[in-house]
Amino acid sequence: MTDYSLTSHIRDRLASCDQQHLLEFADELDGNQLQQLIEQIEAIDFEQIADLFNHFGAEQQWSELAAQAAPPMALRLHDESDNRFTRDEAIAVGQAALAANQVAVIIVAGGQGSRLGFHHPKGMLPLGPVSGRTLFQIHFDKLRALNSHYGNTIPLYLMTSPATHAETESFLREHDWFGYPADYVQLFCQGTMPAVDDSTGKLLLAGKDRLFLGPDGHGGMLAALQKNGGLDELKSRGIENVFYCQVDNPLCKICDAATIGYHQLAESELTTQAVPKRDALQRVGNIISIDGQVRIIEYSDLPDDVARQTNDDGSLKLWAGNIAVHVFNVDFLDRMTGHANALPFHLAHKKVPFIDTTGKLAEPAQPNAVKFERFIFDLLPMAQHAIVVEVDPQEAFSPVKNAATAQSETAETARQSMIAQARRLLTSIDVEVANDVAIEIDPALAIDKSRLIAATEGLSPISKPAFLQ
Ligand code: UD2
Repeated sequence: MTDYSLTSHIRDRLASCDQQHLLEFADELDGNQLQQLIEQIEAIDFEQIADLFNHFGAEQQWSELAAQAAPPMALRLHDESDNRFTRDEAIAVGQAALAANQVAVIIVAGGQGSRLGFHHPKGMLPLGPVSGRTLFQIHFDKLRALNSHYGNTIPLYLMTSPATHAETESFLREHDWFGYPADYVQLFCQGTMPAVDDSTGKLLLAGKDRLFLGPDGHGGMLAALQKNGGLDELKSRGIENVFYCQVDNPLCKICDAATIGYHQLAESELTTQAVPKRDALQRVGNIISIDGQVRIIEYSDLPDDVARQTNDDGSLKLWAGNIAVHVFNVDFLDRMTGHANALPFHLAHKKVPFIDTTGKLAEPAQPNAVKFERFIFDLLPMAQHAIVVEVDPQEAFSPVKNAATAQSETAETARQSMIAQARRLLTSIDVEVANDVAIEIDPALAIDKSRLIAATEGLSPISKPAFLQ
């Protein structure tokens, strides 16, 4: 029996914010369906959505902000003359923190990977150039290599979204967490936000009985980590810093000791890795400094003319590209949970399928909706002593973003980057590899050169595809 009194309460509430269309098909729903819809509606802050929508299209203050943008102070990779700390110092401090089990890892994997055209959570994408290991396994294997190298177990917090959670969990369980101690892997699900019609601001229905709800951006990590008890657990485990990266980047040097060390030496609350941008319009965030404060302006928000500014030698003025690899101080994250709503929502104009007034699913060919996402890097302005650490893109960044037909950031470009990295490592120990041969190296070997040398005795030149374990 449907509780119609509740529905009339909801009807009044919806009418007051001109969203009554959401109950258009209520009479066709059974009790459970209606209850699900009502619960979703009750969780929506309609005033917040209306306020956000009213700012849609208003010229963001990005151009004002961008006009003040200066390149960030950074711990540079090839010219350390201005660096406050030597790389060796940083590595030693980072290794000590890892050996003392003071570092945990967060991998964000809640995105829906719509550009990739892979209809599963992106971490399930087979990618290993020879092994076919999935992105998830590549990350887990790196973590297990770190554990055996430092003699302890790094706690892993893997963020999912409602779109990826169930499939991710069952996939990882089926693979027994790729040999990782299950009680050191914590899956946590981020929050969601509705989408609204780009001309009316009306919420979109994904079905007659449910709203469209999409992940609320990786900035949702903060509230989700707190909500699921992850922050308390980090503190109870004596974790001081969290190494954060994205599931889509197989080259990420998880728990890079230098980055962690610089972070601790600078007493930074939020450290960000940077790569020199390939070109002015590369699709990465721009790490900048405004009045000495580190910030990131997303590629889609930085005016082209500002992105194209160059120094006298022709190099890009705003050279630092964000590869979404950060180190967060746990106490800082804890302090920021009181401001979890301080992270602004970014509005994106996207194509979102929706149930039209006739009850049919409409698949728009053009962007029709406004989505709302929070970005974790918006914590930067609130972080004390935030620093930027330059890394080599060849060794740290080759994300899988696009379908195979694209020119860049595809599974194939990521595989080629992995092969090139393996080839450089083998060349460094005088092992020759014939041209165009696919090579992959188990992270347990890559982390320990003496073991790699032993494993490659008599192998040179390697002339056929090999996965060195
Ligand atoms: C992100 C960064 C960009 C650059 C680039 C590097 C932002 C806004 N932009 O661009 O500056 O660093 O990555 O590859 O961060 N995710 C979630 N939940 C969400 C949304 C995303 O977990 O609600 C995860 C997603 O699974 C992926 C990562 O965050 O691992 C990046 O998401 P994206 O692909 O939407 O961001 P992108 O590539 O536009």
